[in-house]
Amino acid sequence: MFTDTIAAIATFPGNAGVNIIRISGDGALKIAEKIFIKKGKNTSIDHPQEDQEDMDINNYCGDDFSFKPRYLHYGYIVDKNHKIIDEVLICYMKAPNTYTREDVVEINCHGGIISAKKILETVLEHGCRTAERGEFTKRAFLNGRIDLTQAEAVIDIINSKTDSSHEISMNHLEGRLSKQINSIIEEIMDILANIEVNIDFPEYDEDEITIGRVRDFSENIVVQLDRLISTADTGKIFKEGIKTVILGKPNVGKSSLMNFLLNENRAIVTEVPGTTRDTIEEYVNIKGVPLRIVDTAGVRETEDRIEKIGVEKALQKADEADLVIMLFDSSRELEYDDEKILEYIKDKRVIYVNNKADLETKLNLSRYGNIEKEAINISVLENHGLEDIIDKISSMFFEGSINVSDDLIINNVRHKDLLIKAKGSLEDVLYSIKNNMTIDFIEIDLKQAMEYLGLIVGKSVSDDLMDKIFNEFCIGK
Ligand SMILES: Nc1nc2c(ncn2[C@@H]2O[C@H](COP(=O)(O)OP(=O)(O)OP(=O)(O)O)[C@@H](O)[C@H]2O)c(=O)[nH]1
Ligand SMILES: [Mg+2]
Repeated sequence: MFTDTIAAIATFPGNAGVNIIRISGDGALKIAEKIFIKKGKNTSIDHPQEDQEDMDINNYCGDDFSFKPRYLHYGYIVDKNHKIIDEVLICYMKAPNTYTREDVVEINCHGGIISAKKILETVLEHGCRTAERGEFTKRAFLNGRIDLTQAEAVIDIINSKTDSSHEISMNHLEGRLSKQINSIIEEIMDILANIEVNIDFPEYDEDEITIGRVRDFSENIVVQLDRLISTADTGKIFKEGIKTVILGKPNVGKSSLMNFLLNENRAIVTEVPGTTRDTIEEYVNIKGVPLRIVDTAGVRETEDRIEKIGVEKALQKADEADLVIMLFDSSRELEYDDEKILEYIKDKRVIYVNNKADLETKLNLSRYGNIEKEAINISVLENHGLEDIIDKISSMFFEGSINVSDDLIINNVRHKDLLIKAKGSLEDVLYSIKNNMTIDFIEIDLKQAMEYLGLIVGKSVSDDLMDKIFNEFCIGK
């Protein structure tokens, strides 16, 4: 399908042990043959001990050497002047059983930025071009090895921040969503064929039977789609974490709480009010609850120009938050700044927390009856009450138990939108049936539902959509 050969560094160049340069396309093998010099005898990955023998560079196999597919060959990459660039392990994988379904060569060289960069330059000099973002996976999709949900799962796996998010995406990579969607599409096709027969051969008038079948089918699919759509909020949480902003006036212990939750001294903590100036954001998974947690500057009225910017940023983060942890200092009276913050977040989802429970209590929240009742008393200093915060978050965001390994969870906004649209079309079908509209209407809406579902798995996707999806990938994937 593709005439050109592409190459890229597939690993993140840096001080790692190994880097991998990946080549895909018709010319991959030829390029490998031109740049690789085999060292010693032909070795297989099954016999690593033998690889270590005979390290003499002059002892490479010449013309008689050929790449045995799926074997690791040990040797050197040389540039056009036959100067050695690096010592490598190289593997040739023959189409079609490869990541892209094309011939693929992977070169394992030493880590660091120089070797991989030089090898890539040499590869490019031998007649291929640099791969675009996600182009290897795009080829896997266009060559029919995976569908679009599986391609999207690849990027989600790479971007996973939590075990759960990884597990959900692995389910998609295995094609569980595609399987369900494809089976619905097949059923719709079957029903459409039935309708066609009815239109073409009205003498076999089975209208009633067909309509009854369409109704039962549509009702059933609406329930199935609803179930999938209802998982999308959970999917989003697992993918992005619950954006949790710790808010409060200065010195109440926000950064201390942040550090405790992260289990590291990430934010500076001092007894000086106004210590934190900028926001600090980190991912953390506590007892299976994925949090994207944000520490903020203490909110108070201030004339200090820098602190003012910090306060504005804190409030902006609170605006964007899924959840605010409003922190009070129970050893101090309720103050103007506390009340201003309470007013600011009155429409948000909030957990109220009274910190410094180890000190004598001076805080009086009786003016805010509900808050007083709800508030969790903690002491970060004495490690007391912190579990209650996590339990509360968990019960707020996860109703019942979710089994991310077994349940199929939607974690992609594009899928969610298309599922909602497909469901809408099937509801239109049911509306048409209820109102005795002609079968043409039913047919149109069934086709529309099928088209939406087809877009999820990547049947007839536009170039624009493909660009959008694959541009999110890194180069080399
Ligand atoms: N007694 C007591 N002191 C605490 C507790 N938690 C934090 N502190 C102390 O309170 C002070 C302020 O803590 P921080 O975590 O810097 O407070 P903050 O809310 O981030 O402060 P700003 O960044 O200035 O807004 C530090 O001296 C902490 O050691 C606690 O539970 N009990
Ligand atoms: Mg702080």
